[in-house]
Amino acid sequence: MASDLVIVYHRQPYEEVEENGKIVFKENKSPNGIVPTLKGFFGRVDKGAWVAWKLAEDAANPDFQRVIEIEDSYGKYSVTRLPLTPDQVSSFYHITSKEAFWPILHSFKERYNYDPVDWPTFREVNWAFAEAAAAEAAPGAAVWVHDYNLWLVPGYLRTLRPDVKISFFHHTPFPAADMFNVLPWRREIVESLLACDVIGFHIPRYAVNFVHVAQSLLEVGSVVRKDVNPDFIWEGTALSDRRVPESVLYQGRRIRISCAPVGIDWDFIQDLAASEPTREDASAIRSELGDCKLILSVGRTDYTKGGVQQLESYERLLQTHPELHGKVRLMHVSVGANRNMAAYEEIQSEIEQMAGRINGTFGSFEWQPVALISSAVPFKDLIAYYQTADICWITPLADGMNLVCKEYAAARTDGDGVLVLSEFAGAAVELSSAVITNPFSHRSMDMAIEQALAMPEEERRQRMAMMRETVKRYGIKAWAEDQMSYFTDDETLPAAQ
Ligand code: GDG
Repeated sequence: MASDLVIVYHRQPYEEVEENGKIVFKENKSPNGIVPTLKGFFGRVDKGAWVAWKLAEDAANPDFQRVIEIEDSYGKYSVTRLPLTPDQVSSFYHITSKEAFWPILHSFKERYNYDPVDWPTFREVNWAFAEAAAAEAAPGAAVWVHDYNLWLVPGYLRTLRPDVKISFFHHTPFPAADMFNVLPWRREIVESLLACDVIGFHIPRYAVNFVHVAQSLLEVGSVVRKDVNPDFIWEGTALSDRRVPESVLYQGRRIRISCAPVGIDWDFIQDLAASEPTREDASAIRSELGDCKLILSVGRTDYTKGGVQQLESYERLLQTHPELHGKVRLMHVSVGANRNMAAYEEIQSEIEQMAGRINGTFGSFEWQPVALISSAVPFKDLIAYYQTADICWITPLADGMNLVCKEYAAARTDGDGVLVLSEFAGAAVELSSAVITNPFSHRSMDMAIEQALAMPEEERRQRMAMMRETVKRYGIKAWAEDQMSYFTDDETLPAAQ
């Protein structure tokens, strides 16, 4: 049976594990919040399909199960697993996507590595994804492609299946033209994206940048703009914009540009936060802390997440505030999702060195200033830590959105707690009542953490109430409704003025 909704996402939507000699499919344990959300869309269609890759030593092995059928709490869907060899994975994912695209998307030109990129392999893998999606899609189906490692899929898919609706969502930032155009394949990428019906971003700034890039490279015209939703305007912050493109015209086709911040599953976090085991865990953590304040930092180990800069600020805090010794603890959860890559090993080792230095310099037998956690904490435990942390310290140098800060606000059912947030996380345009900081400035970083530590309860509660309202309003349901409306809404697009 063909599918009404095909989700094209590079990872499989479960973990495949062997139990008693049998293969079973389990919910993902690795730290990535988006997979369950995407699977949630399958509940809305008769039949869904997911296309991902799976490592295969021998792609021609007849025992390789390419398509599997799943029926679980999310609905009925098939999963096509494209067999990729270790060399293809290394070239398509680790090299082209992570060493060339990722640094440019996050504006780290100096980390961009062009030399090892094998562009024909990137094309070949993207073509395989497009072919698999084309084979699964029912006539007029919606195909939803995710993230930069599948940039060429829309263009190939449009050739194979002119009838389908194609939507593409970027989870990362989209940089300005001066940065994006460093990529030598820029024109091919943008042409592919313009084969979509809808191109989605988290926040207006990324959409503005995309349209500017497209206009710098191709005859893209007749841009329709609209005012930004006032909830996403915050005067003076780095990523805020007042006008946003809504659609563009390219080769006679009008393409929608959508801006919708990915949110979190509010109800799920409320339930988890209210559950007896979480409350017990939170209370145990609180009594273990005694009169120490807990600062919590959570993120993947990645140079974009600013872990090193944050630890440097913590070191300065302990140098300049001896009265905080024994009174504050930092729990730094930094989980490596991209193993065997030099850039990530390097950052992990820098973080370990910094944490060791801080503990060695300031710590004692009774008090360890930093607890560095490098393996994934179960999500329910994370909620208990969110509930106990006096401060959640999220200071990426660049981040498409950042869901951790939203999870923190959602978990604070008690209405207390302070969020310190980088102005270079997409979430900063929504969460203006956080203590906003600039991670490129020592002074700004240091002042923000001092302000958070000293904040009176009344102010903490006022700010938290505003954040919780926003996080609830723009939760994952709002994002899902917004994205779904593009698949079902055939209404004529507005003309350019
Ligand atoms: C990309 C973009 C964008 C983290 N450590 C643990 C753990 N996590 C979970 C968090 C959260 C998720 O991982 C991280 O989400 P982020 O949004 O912060 O970051 P990325 O992984 O970089 O995601 C990002 C996102 O896509 C969505 O569009 O916001 O900007 O880079 O859910 O809770 N979860 C558990 N243990 C951990 O130790 N269980």
